Amino acid sequence: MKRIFKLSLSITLPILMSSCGGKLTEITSAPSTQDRAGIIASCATVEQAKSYAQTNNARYRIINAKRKIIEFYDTDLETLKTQLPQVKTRTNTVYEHQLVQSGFPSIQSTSNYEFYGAHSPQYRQGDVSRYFPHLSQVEAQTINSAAQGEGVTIAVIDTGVYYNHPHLSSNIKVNNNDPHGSDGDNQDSDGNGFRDDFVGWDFYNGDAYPIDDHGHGTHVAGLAAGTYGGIAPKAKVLPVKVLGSDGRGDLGTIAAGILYAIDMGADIVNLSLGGPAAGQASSDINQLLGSVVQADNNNVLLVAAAGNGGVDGVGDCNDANPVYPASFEQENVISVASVDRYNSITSYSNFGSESVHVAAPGGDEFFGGLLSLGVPGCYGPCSSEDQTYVSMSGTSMAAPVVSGIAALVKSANRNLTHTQIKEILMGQGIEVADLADKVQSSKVVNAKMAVAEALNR
Ligand SMILES: [Ca+2]
Ligand SMILES: [Ca+2]
Ligand SMILES: [Ca+2]
Ligand SMILES: [Ca+2]
Repeated sequence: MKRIFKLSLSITLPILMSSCGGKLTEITSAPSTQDRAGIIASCATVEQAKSYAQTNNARYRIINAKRKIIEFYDTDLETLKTQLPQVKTRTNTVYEHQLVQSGFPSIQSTSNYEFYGAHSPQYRQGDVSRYFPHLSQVEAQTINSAAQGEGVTIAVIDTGVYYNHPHLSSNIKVNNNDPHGSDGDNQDSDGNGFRDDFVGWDFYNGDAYPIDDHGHGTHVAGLAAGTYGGIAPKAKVLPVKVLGSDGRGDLGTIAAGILYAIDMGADIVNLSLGGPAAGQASSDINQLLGSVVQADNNNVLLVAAAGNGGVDGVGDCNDANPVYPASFEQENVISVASVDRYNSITSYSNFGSESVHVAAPGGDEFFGGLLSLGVPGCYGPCSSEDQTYVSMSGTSMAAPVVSGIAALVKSANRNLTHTQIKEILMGQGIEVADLADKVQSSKVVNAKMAVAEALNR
């Protein structure tokens, strides 16, 4: 069981490219698909990279100067390890592959068999509610089959999305005007500023492969729109990676991700991330606010996790201590708290009768997390074992339940505006007396009621 209670934010400095001349070995933009056989090195300084590149006739790209993450090309692992013994290395090829739209994904992993094996019988047969009790808790299984999220795009702004997952790949929003992989021409074919952005964009690493190297974003995407067990099984997911493999990122990158999602036609933006306003530069908060306002002007609903209680993991009141982006007061933001299987607020969930709008199932320590998609062979905090499905808990999980229901509502009635959808989500739910001082609506969201209301309008 994996639980992620907290995705924190930290401020990173802009990546500063040195101003001195003659840096023939430094690559200053994201490399082409053909270059993706690089080696990612962490704990390496820019100075070390420069000197290593010169000595070994290699090239390098600074991914994050502050965190000392450098990608090397035209060199090999052994030489790197010998000359820079303190660096941690991994090749950057495993996850950087094109979307496979039909059949099984071509994962370059030695344990593909395990992956497919785990996915075969147990999750394809039997009662869905046995594995996904949150679906029946919000009555998402009993909805009109005409409204399953068709034609609606949910941008998942997160650690990336494992877009080749067999229970997600057919729901990935692809940009046929700018293919990548073997069809990619390494040009920004649609002129939107992002080269070969076929399946969204990786703002964290600056490339066209927003694959998930953490596990969080894939889980979130599956909850909202997995083809099996997702709330809106026919909605599209736009992967936008803004957080690193450590689950951290900065407000400016998140703002850029939101603007990209708006440009690419997202109807709903899921933000299972956030951090306290304290300690953030006001210019960064203003930049994020600017993207929220831009979304509002473009009829885009932002669904944000209320947060998981800060350092002590005990839920805090967002009315007193705002968390961004959930606490922005714009009409198009809906902030989500987490309840357990019996509609009681979970111990970790932030709350606020003014600033938190609705509650949704998010999993907890007593009844377990919500089951959703996993990432095979994921690095970092993920398990090193291939996992097709994993359990996680948090307001990060409650938010995509709401995003999924928002997609159902929008597919039931395309004419609804983002604020009308928010009004329906807040008005059509299960009233819980104990939630009266916790969330503005006093309700747990309900898909059946919300879709019925959408069809009536
Ligand atoms: Ca493009
Ligand atoms: Ca192209
Ligand atoms: Ca990437
Ligand atoms: Ca707390």
